[in-house]
Amino acid sequence: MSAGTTYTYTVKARDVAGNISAASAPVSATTETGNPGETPLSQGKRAWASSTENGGSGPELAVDGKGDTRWSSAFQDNQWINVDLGSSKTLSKVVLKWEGAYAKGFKVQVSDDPDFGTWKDLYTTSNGTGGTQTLDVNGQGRYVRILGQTRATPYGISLYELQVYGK
Ligand SMILES: [Ca+2]
Repeated sequence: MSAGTTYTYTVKARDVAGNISAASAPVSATTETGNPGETPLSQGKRAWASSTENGGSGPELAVDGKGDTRWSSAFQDNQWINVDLGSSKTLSKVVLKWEGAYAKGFKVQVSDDPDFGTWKDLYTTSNGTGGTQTLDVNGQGRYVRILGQTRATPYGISLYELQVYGK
């Protein structure tokens, strides 16, 4: 089954003599997005950032699906990472897997503007928790940005994974 998809099915019973009943009334169910094992829309997509700490911490490492590789910014506030989903999507969930250097204040934003001049805020906090943050969001767009406004540590901000879910 695919995520975010409605399936309709009926049930038929067979007795020991091999007689098959009439089909039951149709039942439908819709799978959720962002389930464990589902590949994020963002995985393997083009990512870029305002800065990179060093040659081993590029933005592509936040969307490579690997929990032991990460993007890390310069040691400054107001750093960001963008990912291009390839086409406009309806977004339902964003999962952030922060390294110890996390953002205290940040926004999750979405845009369809190829010039990146306009962004819609999907989530805003000034008191981020670090760790793994699972954020329910509701928006539409092709480009997703994590805008780190303030840092929790003197280091930059660093994400093991930035995962965007939707359909
Ligand atoms: Ca990674």
